[in-house]
Amino acid sequence: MRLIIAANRAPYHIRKRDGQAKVERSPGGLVTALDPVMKKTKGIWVCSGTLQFEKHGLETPYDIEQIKLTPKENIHYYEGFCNRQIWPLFHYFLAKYKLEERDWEFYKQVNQKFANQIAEIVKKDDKIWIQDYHLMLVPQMLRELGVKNKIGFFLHIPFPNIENFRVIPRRKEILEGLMHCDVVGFHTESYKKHFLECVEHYLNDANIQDQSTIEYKDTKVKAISLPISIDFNMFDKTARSSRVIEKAFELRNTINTKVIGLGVDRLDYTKGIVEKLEGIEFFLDNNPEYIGKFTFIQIAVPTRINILEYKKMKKELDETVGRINGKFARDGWNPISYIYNSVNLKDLVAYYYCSDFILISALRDGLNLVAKEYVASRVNNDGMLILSEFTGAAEEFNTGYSVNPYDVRSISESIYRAFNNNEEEKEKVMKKLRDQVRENNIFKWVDDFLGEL
Ligand code: ADQ
Repeated sequence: MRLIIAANRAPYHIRKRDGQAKVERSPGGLVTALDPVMKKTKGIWVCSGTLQFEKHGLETPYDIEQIKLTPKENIHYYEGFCNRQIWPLFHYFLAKYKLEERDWEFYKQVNQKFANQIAEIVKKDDKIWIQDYHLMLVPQMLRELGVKNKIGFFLHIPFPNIENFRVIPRRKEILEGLMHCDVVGFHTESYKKHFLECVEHYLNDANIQDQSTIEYKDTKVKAISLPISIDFNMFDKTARSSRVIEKAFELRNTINTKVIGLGVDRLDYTKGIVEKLEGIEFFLDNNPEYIGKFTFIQIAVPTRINILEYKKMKKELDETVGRINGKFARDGWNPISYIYNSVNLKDLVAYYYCSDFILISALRDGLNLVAKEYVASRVNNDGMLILSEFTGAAEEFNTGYSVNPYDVRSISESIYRAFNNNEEEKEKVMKKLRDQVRENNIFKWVDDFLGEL
């Protein structure tokens, strides 16, 4: 069996260092997870992009077929339909949803390009696995091109309830696009349930059996819930390396407060970063005895920087950090240490390792891999995962420390508990979480999905 993956982003990129170009694996769980099976089966990864591996004399471990997008496709397919329509709507941000009719034509056009490319390269025993909301029409388009292979699809973001889904004028076309898969996967039972409810409501000919299998016209689709995970051993091993431990101690010495809290997020309005900082402000306002004893490190990686909504968010975040630090700063101490950058794996794990708790305050999140990375990095079974109720991960974990990020009081109480909870209790919770992530790791996720397919 050979695997064909279709995803918006490439699994490898070119990195220039000291004037020399090198192939480097792109960060993220999905690529890490699929890498072994792609290498083993000599798979093909179809994605958008124009990276010139050959021109630089570089080889990738398996074939990457890139689809070149025109500037208009970038604007209307990627920035428009994907990130100004689907992304806000599927994350329940109705007010940020911007319907631009032209976007849909470009979404169809780019999905068709992907389908044509796959149809051209596919061989009889290949399995096709399509990733995420950028490519929801590809399954149907492949069938129309006569492709008979097994097709799987995984949605990495939430699938919204019917009240939100109904807002998209093209809701029926999207569902129909997915009806041509053999397996459609979601992170949680709730997302799967929402999907089945929408199918039942909008597709008259659909017949749902056992709350999982959909018969639609002459197709049969199985919907499954299977939360994605991380390479547990890689994070665990990295956290045990002397370089990381040294760096973590160095960080603690430099910061020099009793407690360190951490936030690690892509800079996205769905992640609730401003809400988190306002919760910290409320905590310090109401617990002044902790002023000077606590530092919160917020690491935010820039994304989608060409989209206005993201530019506005960056400005709001900068202002919030400045305002809160200005309010509480004293004797060289600031409550918030803000890093607006991508950090490498070892540094990231050192931050995970050195902090007493992580605060994940997403207002809505498909799953949230940071939660699992933090857990895998806590090799001494210490630390605390404070997790928003609105993440997919919250459906999987019982951390005992859940938080409602819309409520400053809830955030503040969770920080208070990080200072005051019993160490034994924390250890018990972390140990259980670590066992869970160790067992349900990313390699099992890939095996389970391909097993279903
Ligand atoms: P994301 O929205 O990107 O993923 P998440 O799952 O948290 O969210 O993954 C973020 C990744 O970026 C993590 O691997 C994290 O380590 C990394 N990262 C964040 N900040 C970083 C920084 N400053 N420097 C370096 N790395 C950083 C989407 C969905 C999620 C879903 C995943 C996987 O939105 O809900 O969990 O896909 O399906």
